[in-house]
Amino acid sequence: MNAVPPVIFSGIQPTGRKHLGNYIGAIQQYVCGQDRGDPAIYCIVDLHATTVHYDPAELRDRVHDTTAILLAAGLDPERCVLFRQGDVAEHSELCWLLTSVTPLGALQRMHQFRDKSASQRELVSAGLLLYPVLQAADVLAYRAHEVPVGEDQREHLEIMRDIAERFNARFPLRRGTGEGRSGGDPGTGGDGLLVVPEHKIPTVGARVRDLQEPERKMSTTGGTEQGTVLLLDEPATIRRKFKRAVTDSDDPPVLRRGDDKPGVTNLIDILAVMRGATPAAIEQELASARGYGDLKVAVGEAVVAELAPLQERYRAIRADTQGLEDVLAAGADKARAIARVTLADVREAMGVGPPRSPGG
Ligand code: AQP
Repeated sequence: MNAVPPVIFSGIQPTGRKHLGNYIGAIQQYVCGQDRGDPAIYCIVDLHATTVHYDPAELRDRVHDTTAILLAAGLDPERCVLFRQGDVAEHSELCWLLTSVTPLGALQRMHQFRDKSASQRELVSAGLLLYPVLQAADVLAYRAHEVPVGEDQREHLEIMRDIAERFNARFPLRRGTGEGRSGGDPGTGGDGLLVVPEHKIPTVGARVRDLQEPERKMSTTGGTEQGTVLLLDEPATIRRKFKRAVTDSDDPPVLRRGDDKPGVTNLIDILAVMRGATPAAIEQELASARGYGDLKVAVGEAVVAELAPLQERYRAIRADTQGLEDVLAAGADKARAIARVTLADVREAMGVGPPRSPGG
């Protein structure tokens, strides 16, 4: 029996400061997903970007930066749906409708809300609190089965699943009405109106760590400058950041992974992903290394080699702003056609708006 291909969906923040954690945790998975997903849908989440302080004059540029990075990394608009969240109004409407089944307390307990609200100097917006509901709407609008993300998104995926389950329980499918095309289900989601999605977290590199403070994740806003390897960093900068990576004071150096060795584990994992090898194979290969210096050089070189072609393609793609807008507009048309069907089902189930005409 042939497995039904999953609908894949993931969203990414608009910024030109995409880092190695985003690349390994998410972008590489997106590229693999475009040949597995039917469809694979990737969204640049400009609406999410407005939930914290931001510069309106820069937002569109940052969307173009991210679009160009994704294309340079290997996304092909012919094999996936790539679009800007703000171009598809169905996300915002579904977000509002889903708030009716979202417990306020659950939103207030989210780690990201607590961390980000603590660091807001001017305004903690209601949008920051509702962020996970909009994220749920992003995914549920496409009845996606699979959501490729890094480990840091696990909590958001849980609340998304909870919202879908609550919606399905509160507004069950009415058989024989044509309502609720649950979209085919390759093993997840039950048969409610909305599909309950699964996360897809990579086995290695799910949480790439800051090179200077390896107990923390590499992050656009929360990491250190020297510990964050940007995809668009110059090769010399990348090499230097790895050379200065914090390891540990084991003497003699111990080149193995372990919870007690976050810095070394991080470097071994990154090298494994870059080489397409297992961390165990990398440990074996390093058995004769003289110390942590060899590991740092090897991983720096591997990352430079991986990113050089991406950076070259980026420069050419980013220069064509109209071309990027055209890609996003075509992607939004495809996305809207899917989301519109889900929205019609959701409105019908919730009794919102006029009744659906027969056959509509
Ligand atoms: N350190 C990481 N390791 C593995 N995966 C990661 N991701 C983020 N950091 C790591 C994954 O990247 C995807 C896209 O993330 P995003 O750009 O939408 O924003 P984010 O998750 O909020 O990334 P940052 O850099 O950590 O931003 P800030 O500093 O704003 O919190 C997601 O799938 C994420 O899991």
